Amino acid sequence: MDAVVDRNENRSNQVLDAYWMPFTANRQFKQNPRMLVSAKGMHYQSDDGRTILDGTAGLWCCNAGHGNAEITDAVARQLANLDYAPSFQMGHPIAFEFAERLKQIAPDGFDHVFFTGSGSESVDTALKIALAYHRARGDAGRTRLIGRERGYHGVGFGGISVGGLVNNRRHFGTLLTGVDHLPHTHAPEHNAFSKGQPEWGAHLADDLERIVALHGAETIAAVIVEPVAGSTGVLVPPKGYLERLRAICDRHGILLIFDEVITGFGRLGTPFAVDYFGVKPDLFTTAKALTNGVVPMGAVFAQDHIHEAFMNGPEGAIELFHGYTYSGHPVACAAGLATLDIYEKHGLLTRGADIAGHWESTMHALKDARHVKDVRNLGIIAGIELESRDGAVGQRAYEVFVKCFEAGLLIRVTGDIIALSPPLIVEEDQVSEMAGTLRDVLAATD
Ligand code: PXG
Repeated sequence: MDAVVDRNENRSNQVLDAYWMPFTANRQFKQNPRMLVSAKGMHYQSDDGRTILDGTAGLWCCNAGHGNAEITDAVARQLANLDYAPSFQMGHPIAFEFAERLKQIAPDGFDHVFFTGSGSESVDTALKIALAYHRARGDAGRTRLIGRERGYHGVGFGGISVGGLVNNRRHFGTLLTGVDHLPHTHAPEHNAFSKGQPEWGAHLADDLERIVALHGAETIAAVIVEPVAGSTGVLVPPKGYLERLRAICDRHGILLIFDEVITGFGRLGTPFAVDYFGVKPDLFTTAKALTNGVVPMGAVFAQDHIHEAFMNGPEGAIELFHGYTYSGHPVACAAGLATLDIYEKHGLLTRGADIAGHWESTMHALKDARHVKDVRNLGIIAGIELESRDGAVGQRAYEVFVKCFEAGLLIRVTGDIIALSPPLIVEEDQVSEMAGTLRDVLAATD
C-alpha cells in the first residue's frame, strides 16, 4: 500500500487533473488553486498557512461555525453504532428522533418532515409532493409549476426549470414543460441602498394573476420562491410581496413553496424565514445549515393538510412514490441533532436578530466604497453590488474575490454582486474586519 499522503503538504506536489470541479472555471482555478485545508470557529486555514475569515459560512452552511467537537463526536458515535440503514419499508430510531426535533422548532403546523440528501433534492421533492398532492385530491389537471426570474433552486431538472438563472438553464435543453416564471423583484432604480425590506415592489406579486388568467388556475399546481433570493445576489422581498403571493395562491387553490435552503436555521435572526415574514407556505425546503454543512442532508417541511391528503388510501399502499437511498441517513441525522443542540445551547437560531443592527450599519457604511452601486441586507445577509466594467460583467467582482482571499477573507460573488453570510457566531469586530478588508480591496481594484 502507498504511504499515507500528507494532503497539507506543499500544494505544488498535488495533481489536480482528475477532479472535475463544480461551478468552477476548472482550467483557470488549477493554474492558481485556492485550497482550504482545515477550519475552526470563524476561520479557514489555507494550504499556504494563512488564516481566512469565513464571510460565507462555507456556502451558507456552517451557521454554528467550524470544527464543533459536539458534532464530530456525535457523528463518530453514530458511525460506530449504525453506519447506514435502509429507509424504504424499514426504519432506524435516529431519523424519527431528528424529524420530531425539527417539528419542535418549525413554525406551527409544519408537523411532517421528508428527508433528502441536498437542497436540489429538497426542491425536487417539494415540487413532486405538490404535484402528487393535487392528484391525491382528484385535481390531476394541476400540473403547471411557477418559479421566478433570477430564482435559484439547485440543479436538478425540476430546480433549473423553475429557477431563473439563464446560465443554469441555457445549456440543458427544454427542461420541464409547463413551467412559467414570475418577474424578479430587483429594482435598483426604486430600491437602491434599502435597509432591510424595500418599500417598492409588492405589486410585482400580482403578475401571478396574469399567469392565472393566461393558463387557468385549474392547471397550476404550485409557486416556488426563495423568501430572500441568495445565489442570484441577495434580493430581499419588497414589503408586502410575500403576503400578496400567499393571498393570490389561496384565492386560486395554488400551493406555495418557500425554498429556505439558505434562509433556514437562523440566517434571518429567526429559526426560519416563515417566522421572520409571518407568511406560511404549504411546504418549505431546507438543507445546508440543517447539519451545519457537516454531512450532506436536506429536509422538506410539510403542513398537516398536505400530509393528510396522502393518508387516505389503503393502509398497505405506499402513499408517495419518492425517496432517496440517503433519505434519513443515520450519520446525517446524528450531525443534525448535534447541530440543533448547538443552535439551542448558543441561541443561534435567533442570535442574528441581536447582531443584525450592527451588521446593517457596517454593511451600509460601504455605500461610499469604490465601485459600490447598491448595498442590501436582511438578517445576517448582505449583497454589495458593484458597477460592472464595460463589456465584462463579473470580472471586477471576481478580482475582488481573489484579492479578498489573498487578504484573508472568504466572500462569494455572482456577476458583479458580492454576497456575505458569515456563520451566526460572528462577533462584531469580525463584521468590521470583513467590511474593512472589502473596502481596502475595492480601493485597490480598477
Ligand atoms: N435552493 C436554494 C435557495 C439554494 O441556495 C439550493 C436550493 C440547492 O442546494 P444544493 O444542496 O443542491 O446545492 C441552493 C444552493 C452561492 C451558492 O454561491 C448557493 C447555493 C449553492 C452553491 C453556491 O450563493 N445554494
